[in-house]
Amino acid sequence: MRNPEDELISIMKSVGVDYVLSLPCDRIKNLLLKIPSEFVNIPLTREEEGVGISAGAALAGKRPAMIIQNSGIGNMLNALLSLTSFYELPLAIFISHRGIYKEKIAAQKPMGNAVKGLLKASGVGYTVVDKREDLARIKRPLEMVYEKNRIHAFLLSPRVWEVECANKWNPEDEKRNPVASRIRTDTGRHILAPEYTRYEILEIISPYLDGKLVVCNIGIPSKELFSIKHQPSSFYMLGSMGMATPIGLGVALSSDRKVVVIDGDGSLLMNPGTLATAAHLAPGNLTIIVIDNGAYGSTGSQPTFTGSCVDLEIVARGFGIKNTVKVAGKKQLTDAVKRPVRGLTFIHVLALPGNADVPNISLHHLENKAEVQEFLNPHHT
Ligand SMILES: Cc1ncc(C[n+]2csc(CCOP(=O)(O)OP(=O)(O)O)c2C)c(N)n1
Repeated sequence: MRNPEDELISIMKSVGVDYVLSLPCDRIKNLLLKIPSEFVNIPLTREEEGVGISAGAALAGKRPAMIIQNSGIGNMLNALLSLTSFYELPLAIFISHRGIYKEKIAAQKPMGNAVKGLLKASGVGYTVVDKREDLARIKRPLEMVYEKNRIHAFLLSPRVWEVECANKWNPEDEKRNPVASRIRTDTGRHILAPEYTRYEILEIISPYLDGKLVVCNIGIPSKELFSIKHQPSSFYMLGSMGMATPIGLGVALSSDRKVVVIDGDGSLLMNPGTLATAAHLAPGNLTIIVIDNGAYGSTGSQPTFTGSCVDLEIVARGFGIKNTVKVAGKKQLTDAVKRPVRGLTFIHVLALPGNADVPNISLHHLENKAEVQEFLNPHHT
């Protein structure tokens, strides 16, 4: 029996899908590994841009499909309705449907439970693919997307990939992702190469986080920080990819506390405009540390564009943040985080890909909120 990933790909090919726009989810990392050799694959920085690229491709006669997590639907609804639907353009959306089956991350549940209602309210038809056998039902609605210029979503339960013949994920598979050169020049002056993984970087900086309000990026970064050192002033993101820097900005503007954001390259690229807002408002108590491993590390280390073309330090400077530094080694890193905070600061840390094997965060998210509120506003919560 063929594995479900190959079965889905062969149905897509039989219907003539030629462009696949993707943003990863952990549950479909095996599927995503196979996509570049089968289709024109456009990796995205944000799901919404996939709607625009798909619209352009459809105008030029292509048959686009997106492969995303259901959380991405929240990022793309406006474009989906006012562009794809309004102009009657075709788009198939394959959705890794989280929050509904053996879900360990509670923050996946709100969007997971809402997604059918959101699609319904938007007039977007969908097919529920609850188990592997249901894949046989997707061909006709997929054909109709391109015959009738429709949007149609396919809600793929994690259970689909659970069958015996499915590819099993092996951490070694991450190495099959094409990681581009990780050697960087700091605006032509120094050659820098990453030396440490995210976990090692968090270990190095954790002594310097004491007494500061820390906002930590979604996914494995938060789990790693929690397992290295929990302090009641650390806010761990469990959902809302792209919001680490905005949350930190909001706290910094509203409090005298020193605020440190620990962001990721994939997350910052999803919402880079926040650097403009930060630069414009320039709260002097905010430090943004971006751990740039060139990958969506939490979902299988699919490459981001910092491995190929984007220099996030130059991006931050371009947006108007004056105090920026790029670091890779231990001394540079500790010097950067030890330095007394003098104005909005952006620390770009080059990192090796890879995740530590750490458990989920045992602290309830509302307890985490209460601790952080107590730290920011003692005795007022
Ligand atoms: C809107 C949205 N799309 C996709 C995801 C799935 N997702 C969770 S974490 C993550 C990767 C984050 O990458 P990065 O910020 O570079 O951090 P890293 O894990 O590499 O440290 C992705 C794609 C999500 N949570 N939300």
